[in-house]
Amino acid sequence: MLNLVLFGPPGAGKGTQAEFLIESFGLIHLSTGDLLRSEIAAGTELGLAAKAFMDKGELVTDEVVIGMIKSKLEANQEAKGFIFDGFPRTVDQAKALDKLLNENGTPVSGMLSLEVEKQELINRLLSRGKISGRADDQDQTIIENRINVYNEKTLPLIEYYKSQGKHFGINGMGTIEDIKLRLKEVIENRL
Ligand code: B4P
Repeated sequence: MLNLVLFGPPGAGKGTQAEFLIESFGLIHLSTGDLLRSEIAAGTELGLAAKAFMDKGELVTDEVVIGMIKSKLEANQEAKGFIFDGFPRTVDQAKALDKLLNENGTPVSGMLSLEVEKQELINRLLSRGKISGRADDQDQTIIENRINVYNEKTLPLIEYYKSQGKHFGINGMGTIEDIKLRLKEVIENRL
């Protein structure tokens, strides 16, 4: 079973590259950002609570996102593997994921960490904001807050996976095609 954690700051290309990985490796895509946005679109209580955090560029509570991932794992027990996109984002989320996967004897295969310069992240998100209408992509102050939250709460996960020998840094600058090839090389030859 191939369980990939696709990691990187906001705008690093996680959602973009996940699309290609799903097709190439037949994995189930679990994006906590997409799951939360569909809860918001459906107007659920969970969505309403999440929106207040997301619009400010803050993280939604661990309890909510871990619960969402747990039910998706339970609903897809026959999967060949998963791509975790935007999850985990805190050490507590990473520990919860390890627990859930280890219970099934199918641990994380590797963390693919997309590395992108800060100004490029801001440019990508602002340009997506013009098209998508996503509130959190339209305001530079919110984008900078997302990057600060990433540096403070999410970046420590690199050490968490390094200590398990599962961290793979990938240059996330360049064309989408170039980055696809770099990811493919790591998955096929190093995992
Ligand atoms: P996410 O939906 O995960 O959004 P993101 O970090 O902005 O990354 P995304 O995957 O969408 O963008 P990508 O880099 O592919 O999170 C949104 C919010 O949800 C969070 O702020 C938080 O509030 C909440 N949340 C989600 N998961 C959570 C969790 N686990 N715990 C707590 N809260 C959680 O792409 C960005 C843009 O760049 C796109 O327009 C793309 O076209 C472009 N792009 C990609 N690659 C490019 C390249 N190589 N060159 C040029 N442009 C590129």
